Amino acid sequence: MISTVDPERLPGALIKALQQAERIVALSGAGLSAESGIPTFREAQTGLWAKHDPMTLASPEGFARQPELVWQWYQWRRSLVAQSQPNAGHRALVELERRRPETRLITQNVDGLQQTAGSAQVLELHGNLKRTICSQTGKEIGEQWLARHSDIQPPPSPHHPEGRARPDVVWFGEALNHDTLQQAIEASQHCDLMLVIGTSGLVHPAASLPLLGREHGARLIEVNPQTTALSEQVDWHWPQTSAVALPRLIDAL
Ligand code: BV8
Repeated sequence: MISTVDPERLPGALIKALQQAERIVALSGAGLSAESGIPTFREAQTGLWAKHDPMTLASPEGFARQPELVWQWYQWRRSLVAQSQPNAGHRALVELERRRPETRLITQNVDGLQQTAGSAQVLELHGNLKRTICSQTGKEIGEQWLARHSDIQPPPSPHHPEGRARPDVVWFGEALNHDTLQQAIEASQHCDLMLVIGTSGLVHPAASLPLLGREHGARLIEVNPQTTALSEQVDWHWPQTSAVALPRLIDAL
């Protein structure tokens, strides 16, 4: 039974759980950046990319098969991020960290907007498309090198003769960074409240973190205009957008 709350009037029990929480985890997905103008994965891709499945493009097989297309897809997404600003939802999470220093921010997003908003410590489960690495060694490739070799798409790598430049993101079928995932698991096991923000809860292992929190006694508040694969697991589903909901949660602290 999904307990959807009245978007205009939060239940007292939710506010009490929020006010009593000391160790809050905020797990965010692409929905948090939607109000910054960045399309989520499942939304129809705009224009040029409407005919490509992001699941194929965001995979090692996709990159091996069509390196130029995948590189250009990320160049397009990088340009979207470069034109975007953090929204009130990102800023509310920065304020949450200020008021509750034990707060841990875990994101599936690769746009870096939470750091741009002012958060110093964000667990980026799926990496960050602003960083570029060598496809063979994983070593970072600097912007000057990329600018000097932008005539070739993707540019070659300075670190390995067969290496190519690729975004520093976790593709489908690739393992997450072990330390980052461990820290996210630890934080989820020890929190007393988890905010589950703007995620369809379809991508693993990120989608298993809310259940992990619940198993260790955390209360869960989901902020999402839609119900999701996680809605049955949460204590409260708040059918509201994150840019509207998160500032209200901070006001209620
Ligand atoms: C791995 C980087 C193993 C790339 C991304 C267990 C069960 C089932 C499947 C698996 C499993 N374990 C592994 C798998 C396979 C796979 C997987 O999960 N497949 C699913 C899809 C079936 N997982 C993996 O491959 C992972 N790797 O497990 O490796 C391994 C171990 C050892 C050795 C080798 C391998 C890697 C997964 C990482 C994939 N990379 N991103 C890139 O971005 O290009 S995931 C990508 O999709 C994004 O990061 C994003 O977060 C995620 C979900 O996409 P979206 O749908 O856009 O976003 P989201 O789901 O967050 O949905 C948007 C939500 O926002 C919606 O609910 C909407 O209602 C809401 N919303 C909209 N507007 C707003 C809003 N909410 C609030 N406010 C609004 N305004």
